Amino acid sequence: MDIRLKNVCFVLPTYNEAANIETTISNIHRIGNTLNKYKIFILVVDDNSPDGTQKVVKRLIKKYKNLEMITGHKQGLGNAYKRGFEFALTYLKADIVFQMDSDGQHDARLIPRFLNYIEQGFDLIIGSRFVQGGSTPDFSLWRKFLSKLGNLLVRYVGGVSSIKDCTSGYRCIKADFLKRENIRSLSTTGYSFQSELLCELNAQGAKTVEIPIIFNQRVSGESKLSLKDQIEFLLNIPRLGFRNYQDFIRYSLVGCSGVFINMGIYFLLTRYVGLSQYLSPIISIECAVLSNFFLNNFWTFQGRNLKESLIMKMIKFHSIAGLSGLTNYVIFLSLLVGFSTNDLIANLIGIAVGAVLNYLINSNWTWRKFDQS
Ligand SMILES: Nc1nc2c(ncn2[C@@H]2O[C@H](COP(=O)(O)OP(=O)(O)OP(=O)(O)O)[C@@H](O)[C@H]2O)c(=O)[nH]1
Ligand SMILES: [Mg+2]
Repeated sequence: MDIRLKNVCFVLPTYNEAANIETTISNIHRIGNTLNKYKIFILVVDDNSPDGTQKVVKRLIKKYKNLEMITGHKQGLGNAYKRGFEFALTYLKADIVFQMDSDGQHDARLIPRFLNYIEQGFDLIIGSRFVQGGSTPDFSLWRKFLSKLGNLLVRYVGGVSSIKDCTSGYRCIKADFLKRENIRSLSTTGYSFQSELLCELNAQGAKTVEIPIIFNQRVSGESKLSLKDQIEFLLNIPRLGFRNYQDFIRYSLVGCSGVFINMGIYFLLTRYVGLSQYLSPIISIECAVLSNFFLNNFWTFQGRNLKESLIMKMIKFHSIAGLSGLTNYVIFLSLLVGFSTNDLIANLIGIAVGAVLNYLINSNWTWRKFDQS
């Protein structure tokens, strides 16, 4: 039986949080004392704050044995988190890592709830402002709008549509995920690190749940969200989408290979084997569907939805192929008959809609990335 206490590390990035950091640390410490299955560490990552944050933390280090601090030049929130994660994994041997703001906006009383979900087998727990029960009571209308818009973009372009709060800074992550190369090499440096990290964790199959949080105003001091951060956030959106875009390119290449296989087998069967023109397409189509299936399973979407059997995925793939074929045909007929569209153009539009539908259903169902709770 594993009786070792699990190491939980709270990574607290600070930039000019001298007035808030003491309360934040003591709140975590107070709750930490009530958790007997865990060994709690608190790690402050300060970017040489000019307001004397480090002085406050140095004083607290004498009081709290589990408090550490690393420092560096200001290189943005993302960079601070990357350095913090690295330290937590390497020196504190963290099993579980919390991301939390240092300005009192994240309620430490929720920590046991986060850990409860870890015990239930979740890999990523997000403190969410946008699920039922969550809120941002003090946000101005403009900030609400920006926050919602940012989330909408990340959700739908980044392929994490089932997650409501993609930019939250209050999260609990199973450390195994942070050890993976893809996570360690994330390239965003500012606030957009949060959304990039989320998309990558999702791509890595992290089992995720959101719990509601009330995100009040920071206790003291000013927001560090700069215009540069906002620009980086926007520029990062297409990059988040590109991850899926690469899947789509692979999927399209596989689709093209299927055309060649279909044609080649049809040619062989009719010209060399002597099968009829009516029977041959049935065999050649099935060969192409099977070849597409295996290429997608082992190349396009490799590593996804491993829990489901190959046979089950194959059945899904076939039924979706049927649905897309039907969609193609219905669109073709509607355009041809209803709008007198040229037959080749009508078919091309039908093929395009069918292909996108086929991709979307397969990538979100047959080879879905992870199961939402
Ligand atoms: N080390 C480090 N910490 C940062 C940096 N930028 C922001 N932070 C910290 O990251 C956390 C989140 O930043 P905030 O300014 O609170 O962002 P916010 O919560 O969206 O904005 P407010 O609602 O106004 O607080 C805070 O603890 C900041 O001190 C940075 O460049 N380096
Ligand atoms: Mg804040």
